[in-house]
Amino acid sequence: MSADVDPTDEGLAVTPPKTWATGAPAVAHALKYALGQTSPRRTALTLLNINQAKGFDCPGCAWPEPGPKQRHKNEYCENGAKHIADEATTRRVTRDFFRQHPVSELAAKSDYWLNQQGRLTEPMVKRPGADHYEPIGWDEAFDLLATELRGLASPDEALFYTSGRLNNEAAFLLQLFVRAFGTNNLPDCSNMCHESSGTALNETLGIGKGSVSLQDIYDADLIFVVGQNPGTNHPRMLSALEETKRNGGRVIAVNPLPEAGLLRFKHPQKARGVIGRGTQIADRFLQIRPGGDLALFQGLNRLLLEAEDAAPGTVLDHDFIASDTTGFEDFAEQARKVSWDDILDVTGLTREEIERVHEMVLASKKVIVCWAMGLTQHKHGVPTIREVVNFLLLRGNIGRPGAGVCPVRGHSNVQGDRTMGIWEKMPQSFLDALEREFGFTPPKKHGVDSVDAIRAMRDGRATFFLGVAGNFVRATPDSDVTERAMRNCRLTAHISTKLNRSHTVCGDTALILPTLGRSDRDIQNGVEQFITVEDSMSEVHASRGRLAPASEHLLSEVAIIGRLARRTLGDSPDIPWEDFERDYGLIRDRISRVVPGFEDFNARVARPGGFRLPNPVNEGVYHTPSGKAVFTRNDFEAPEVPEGHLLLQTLRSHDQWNTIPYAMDDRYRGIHNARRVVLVNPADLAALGLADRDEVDLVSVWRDGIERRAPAFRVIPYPTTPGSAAAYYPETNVLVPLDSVADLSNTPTSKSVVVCLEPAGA
Ligand SMILES: Nc1nc2c(c(=O)[nH]1)N[C@H]1C(S)=C(S)[C@@H](COP(=O)(O)OP(=O)(O)OC[C@H]3O[C@@H](n4cnc5c(=O)[nH]c(N)nc54)[C@H](O)[C@@H]3O)O[C@H]1N2
Ligand SMILES: Nc1nc2c(c(=O)[nH]1)N[C@H]1C(S)=C(S)[C@@H](COP(=O)(O)OP(=O)(O)OC[C@H]3O[C@@H](n4cnc5c(=O)[nH]c(N)nc54)[C@H](O)[C@@H]3O)O[C@H]1N2
Ligand SMILES: [Mo]
Repeated sequence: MSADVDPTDEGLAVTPPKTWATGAPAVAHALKYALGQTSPRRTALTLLNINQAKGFDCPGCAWPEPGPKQRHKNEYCENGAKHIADEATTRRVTRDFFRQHPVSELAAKSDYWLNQQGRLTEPMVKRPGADHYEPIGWDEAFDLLATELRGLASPDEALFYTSGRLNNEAAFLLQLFVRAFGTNNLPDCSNMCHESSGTALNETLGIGKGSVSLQDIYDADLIFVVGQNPGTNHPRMLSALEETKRNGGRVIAVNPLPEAGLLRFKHPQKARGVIGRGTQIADRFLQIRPGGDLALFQGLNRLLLEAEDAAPGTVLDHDFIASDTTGFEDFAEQARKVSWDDILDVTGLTREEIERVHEMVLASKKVIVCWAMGLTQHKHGVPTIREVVNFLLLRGNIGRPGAGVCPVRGHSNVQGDRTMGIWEKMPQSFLDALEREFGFTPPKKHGVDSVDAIRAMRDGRATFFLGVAGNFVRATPDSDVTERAMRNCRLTAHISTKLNRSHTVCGDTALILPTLGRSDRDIQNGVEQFITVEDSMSEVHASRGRLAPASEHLLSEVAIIGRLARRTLGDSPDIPWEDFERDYGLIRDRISRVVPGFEDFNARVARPGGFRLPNPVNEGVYHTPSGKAVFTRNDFEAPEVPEGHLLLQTLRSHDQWNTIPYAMDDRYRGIHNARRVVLVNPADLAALGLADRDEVDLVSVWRDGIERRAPAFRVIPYPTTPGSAAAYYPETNVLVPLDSVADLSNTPTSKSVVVCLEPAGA
């Protein structure tokens, strides 16, 4: 498809959903995309270096790589190959491009079109009143930003958003700069992603990260994959689950959709995967109602307690409960009382289905629960994950080999960014360590998260926005409200590799600061630098870019942040910004003295494969107030869906990276050449009087009475749980009310939006 032609939905075609994922076609699809973006030579160079010990970390998902010895020569997936091709593209956005296209025109273009224009090549500014971006020198750009920052009435009027692509070194510098400047306003993509996981795990286990390693996945007897679509979003996880199965373990998938990868998997890099029938991944598939997972785990917990009553001493791990946990009695009292009517109603499952899973649990000594956005982006995301922890604690499935919690992270370094201090509410111990190392007192007052950042801009309390990677206006909910909020700013700026909609929704002044990507060679002071990342399983390792940068004008993220800091705060002997830019090893020295677990960072990360951060839970240490793991009592209410309405989840197609579609296809679900589609159960379509391919507007219903409408979607009959529907993000973000958030974590409820389908244009 030509980059100049905006794809339309004219060619919508639907084929039956696939029952298996990956296999030979996947590699062919990736190569096709790569060759459409760049030369065969660059394609080969990128593919040979992804996830290799001396190469670069895949900028796709955060699933870990096997150890250097077990690693495959092609340790990447179809989608990883597409992400890297998208970054390695030879297409360029130049000053001529901006001369030709005014901002008002770019703001009417699709996400797809903007991304297809290629890599950004030089800093650009849009001045107040202008409708065009024009070139600006780096020095002048930093002056503009620094002057604006210094002119604010309070540092809290500035917002610094981070997306999880950012590497550890740049993330550490960013939070250092922002705190030295005087604010904790560090919203990040995690606020919209695994915040519910962090909140629940911090409260119950004392650390907001998963506890398992790849080896634990291989060794488990039973793995739950809940609210996750690994075939598309974490394809290499399927190879790991295949290994689990080969070792005799079993897998239970819990999802409203029968996702291809959960059913059957063909390994793309093994002959048997290409020709054989592949491995059946899920031994059992529970087609749950969206938002029903809390009730499911409460039902399982009730069954475990009753089984223990029937055969005392055989079901629960009493020693573990006594030595490592608190709150058991209180939890158990409530769990025994949950009503089966409620559980069956909210889950949409039968009692037999839940009992069969219970039997599999009883037969398993080592259980892992994996989850992603299907749990976190709900009003009851935090209590749901707390209930998962209850479930694991009951049989001592925490902190021992082959067992534990596994929130599967999204962006390649989203976990690392948090470790480095990108969080609006880092604990005091971290702030104290910063103070000891750098000799300034970081502000104590918590900053704003992503949702509160939008409120602050909307209400004029924040007027300066800097986005470091990401695409804020498309990632966030309530698109119309968010865009008005951004336009309210005096200055908006973005450190980016590629053009996206956030560049077209401008404050009075707007800046584009183009930067190196993960695959680009980074040379400072004549010396090749590497950066580091942390994956979903707390493995920290180095990443070295291998390609010639997209333009000679690009600066690395470290350089941009360091120079901005120096210009804003001035030189100080305590924070040698210039030295940090010249030698990233000096940043790592500082990290090793501030961040626990990073002692001797430079030496340890130099080893092939890097090192794993300790998780205290695996040593029986819980950083909770009681020093123990905590059982919790969790109430549930079913999401209320009025008659004639559906519960809509907004999710990813197979051909997108978050806010950026790569193509209009969702191959595994059988959707081709269109994204404005809504997948609805045939029984619901019949009840609503709608037919296959009818055109409808999606209208969301929320207590504020404001109408939120996403026009012109085609309905597709699809085997989703009755009463629920699914459509792609970010096209549907306009429907998610800003105030519709998860309790305690403030994460937008992107998987639970009450909608009605109205005839298009009604
Ligand atoms: N190719 C590709 N890979 C990616 C990304 C990408 O955009 N493209 N994004 C990355 C990022 S940042 C993230 S966070 C991850 C996201 O990874 P996922 O969480 O897998 O992403 P989603 O597409 O949001 O899919 C959510 C899944 O949860 C299910 N679900 C929805 N509601 C419920 C529910 O109430 N209960 C249960 N049990 N299931 C439910 C949906 O049917 C779907 O299968 O992927 C990462 N990897
Ligand atoms: N409705 C709905 N909304 C959601 C979700 C959902 O499931 N449903 N999911 C949420 C989740 S889980 C997440 S993580 C967020 C994602 O939100 P973000 O992380 O903000 O969005 P991305 O689409 O990943 O950002 C893409 C942009 O990042 C920039 N970029 C890419 N690589 C680099 C790099 O190496 N350096 C720099 N500086 N820039 C780079 C490019 O300019 C690109 O256009 O969206 C959230 N929003
Ligand atoms: Mo994410």
